[in-house]
Amino acid sequence: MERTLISDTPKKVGEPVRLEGWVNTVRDHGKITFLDLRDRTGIVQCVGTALPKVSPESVVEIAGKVTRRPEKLINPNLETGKIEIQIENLKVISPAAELPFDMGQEDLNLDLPILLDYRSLTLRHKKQQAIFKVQAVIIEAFRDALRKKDFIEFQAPSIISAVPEGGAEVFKVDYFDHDAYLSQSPQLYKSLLVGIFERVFSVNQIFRAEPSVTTRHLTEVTSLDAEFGFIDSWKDVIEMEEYVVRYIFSEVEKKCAKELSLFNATLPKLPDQIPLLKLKEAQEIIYKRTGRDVRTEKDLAPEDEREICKWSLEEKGSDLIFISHFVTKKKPFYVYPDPEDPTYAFSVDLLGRGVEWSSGGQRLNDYKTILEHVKEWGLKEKDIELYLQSFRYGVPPLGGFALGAERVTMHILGLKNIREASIFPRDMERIDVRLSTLSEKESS
Ligand code: AMO
Repeated sequence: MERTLISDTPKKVGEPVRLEGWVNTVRDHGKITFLDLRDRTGIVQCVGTALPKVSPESVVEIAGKVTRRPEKLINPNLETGKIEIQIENLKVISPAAELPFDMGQEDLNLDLPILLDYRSLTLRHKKQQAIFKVQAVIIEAFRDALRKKDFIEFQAPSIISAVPEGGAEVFKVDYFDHDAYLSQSPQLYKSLLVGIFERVFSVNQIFRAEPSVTTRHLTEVTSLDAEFGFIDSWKDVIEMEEYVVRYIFSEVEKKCAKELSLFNATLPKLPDQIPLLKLKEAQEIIYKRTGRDVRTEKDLAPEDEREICKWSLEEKGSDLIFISHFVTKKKPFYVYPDPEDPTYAFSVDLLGRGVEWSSGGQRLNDYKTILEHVKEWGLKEKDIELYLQSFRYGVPPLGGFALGAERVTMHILGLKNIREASIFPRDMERIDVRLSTLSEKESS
């Protein structure tokens, strides 16, 4: 008999079915056993007598009949809550060892290190799965939005020869006899490709050797990068980004109602237009609101980001806000200084619910100015030869942005730690499992 998916069982009352899946929970009431079976489409209650012993999370095959539940036993919280499966035969396909914790609860209630150390198991929980279903929708919506505007997807390399974003947050790779790095950003490649396709995007892993442990930093990030040419100004970049972000929200709203409700999450509030402030204006507001004088600072500290987001929600009814005109010398070499005051650049961050979601802006496209910046920023021309080559032969005025998929997911769902929004998070203390537990194992 063909396999029936759990979501199809309510349509098959009175019919025999063959189901396959995982044992979500087992409740043994002496002779009669209740077993919740889970597959990729949902959960259904199965009932049987004299069943073989079966442990939670085992993979099983159940042959049985779909029956209507008596009125008072209907479970309104379950999509299959009006029916159940009368088990005729249960076969264990792959037994599960004893679980280290109870997986059958609505919430896992585990400390984060445990949740992550047992990732292959904890991801089986429906709330954990929901996070990555939402993330998949976010990423696909990003792609879809840009395809609709004629962007083409490219595959960004992970091994690179120069550090486009500057700074020490880079992993050096032992690359035969040469220096190489794990990509911090596909920045130089996406800009270069504007000289070829006009409009490009990529969904790729980027690597940051973040030396500290925070709730918003990972060492490996899924970056949603877009770049396009023939812009009239940096405002075109903001407009494109706002379109993409709104598109993402509307797809999540359409496709993830169930997942959002598991987290009691509501999509970020947006007015007709996402507010935009220059860094200086934001600092002035923060000073007025808190008395903290950050007006001479070169960037926004985490508490400033939180404060300006609070302002944005209170004063503009927006969970998101664009901040532009960051200090040129604090930004990478490719930023476009504002001709009216070159101390500040046409660079834009998008902040959401208290945290930076993206960076972007207009880029330099004049070859001579790029060379000047390369020198000033202390880069070696030979390390970015391919990028320079592209601009030597003409690239239109361009700009773009990159959203961190984990940050977007985290703040849409209201997760407390970015690690929860990364399916296999990496940080300075973890690759798969905690590195400290590995060295304990080695020495024992
Ligand atoms: P930036 O370095 O700001 O910009 O990175 C873009 C976005 O990527 C995410 N992100 C991170 N998320 C978690 N942990 C990290 N360690 C981390 N680092 C970055 C954030 C951030 O806003 N080339 C530019 C983008 C551009 O101008 O197009 C860049 O890399 O959400």
